[in-house]
Amino acid sequence: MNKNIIKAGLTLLILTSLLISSASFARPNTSSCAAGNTISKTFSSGAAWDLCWEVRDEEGVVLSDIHYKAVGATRKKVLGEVSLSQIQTEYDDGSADQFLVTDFGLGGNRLQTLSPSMCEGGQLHEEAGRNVLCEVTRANGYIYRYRDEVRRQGSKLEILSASSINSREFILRWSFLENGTIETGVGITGQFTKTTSDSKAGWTVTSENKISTSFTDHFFWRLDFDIGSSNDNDVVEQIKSIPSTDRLTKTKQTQTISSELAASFTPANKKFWRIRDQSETNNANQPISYEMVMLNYGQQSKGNSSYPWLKNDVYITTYNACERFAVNNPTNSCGSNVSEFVNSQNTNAKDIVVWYRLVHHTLPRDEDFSPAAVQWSNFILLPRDWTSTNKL
Ligand SMILES: [Ca+2]
Ligand SMILES: [Ca+2]
Ligand SMILES: [Ca+2]
Repeated sequence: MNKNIIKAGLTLLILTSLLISSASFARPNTSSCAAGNTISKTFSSGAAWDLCWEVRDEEGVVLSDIHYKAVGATRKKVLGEVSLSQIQTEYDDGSADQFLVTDFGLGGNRLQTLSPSMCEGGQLHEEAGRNVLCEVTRANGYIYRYRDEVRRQGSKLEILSASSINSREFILRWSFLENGTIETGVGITGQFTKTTSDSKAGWTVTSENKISTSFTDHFFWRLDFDIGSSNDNDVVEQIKSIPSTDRLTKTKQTQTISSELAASFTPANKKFWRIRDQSETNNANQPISYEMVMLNYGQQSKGNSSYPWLKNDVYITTYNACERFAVNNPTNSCGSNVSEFVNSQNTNAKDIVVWYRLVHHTLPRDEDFSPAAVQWSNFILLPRDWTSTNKL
């Protein structure tokens, strides 16, 4: 056979296999960070974080390739990417919902220029010639104490940005603690300008002689966990501590989530999820994992019953590159919202993405005029068995 024909055949074979592998929904594990967009912090203890940041017109600041190095341990990957993938605002008077990330966007000109006073003691980072990101290390109080002899104060790396949409402001804040904990949140502030004539759909603001419309924000976080050295072998476990009928005892129940899932937190039986590597363990042979901790459960609610994506708190999916926005996702080759991303795909030892809906209802106060005091919606990603003992 002609050598050139064999060559052409081989090339075709390689191209075909590349196409097949790119269609297997695994996110490339070798993505590179644009020059100047890496942030890394090593604490005096030796614990360290490193990550990449970028700005997108829609999501605003997006973090990726997040690694944590515990004291005396090797650096390991926690998350491939984390973004605020939609903010849906529902007004209590029934006026039309807004989808802020896709209709307006947190990036572009809506991303605010930060002055040094918003980043005291820290470092500002530029995007397109403007300072838009603050990186700062702060004291974070006690990591632990046991009597007066055993005590330790810790630090955290904090990353902040602010976006303005329709006179409201959204502060995105990520805190990376020395002990491996990640605290993520969005703070709402700025001006509340919407008014209503229905006193039951808002709060009378004396100083402005108006009724300020109350509203609910649904924040959808997209958490592409990539635990350890391989991103396509992660396992999701649902763990409950179920009280007995008389509530004298609690029984732990662990279930591996084998296919895509839409579910809600249930504080009464302490249901939560952890994402672990299939094979990597700490020095005590326990799988390394991160668990999700909700902080604002008192604000959680389902929202408009005609919207299936507002029915659950957590959606667990396998990675699909076209699944970017939790709601109003482009539909050329993809579902339009997170409830459609959950379509029975296998999630056992896969590239996992968790979609997390966090809700905040605002009933304005006189003190919010004006501007409105920041109200935070936060959650925590907590290492579980990342190290075999407390290394701090
Ligand atoms: Ca993994
Ligand atoms: Ca799916
Ligand atoms: Ca993943």
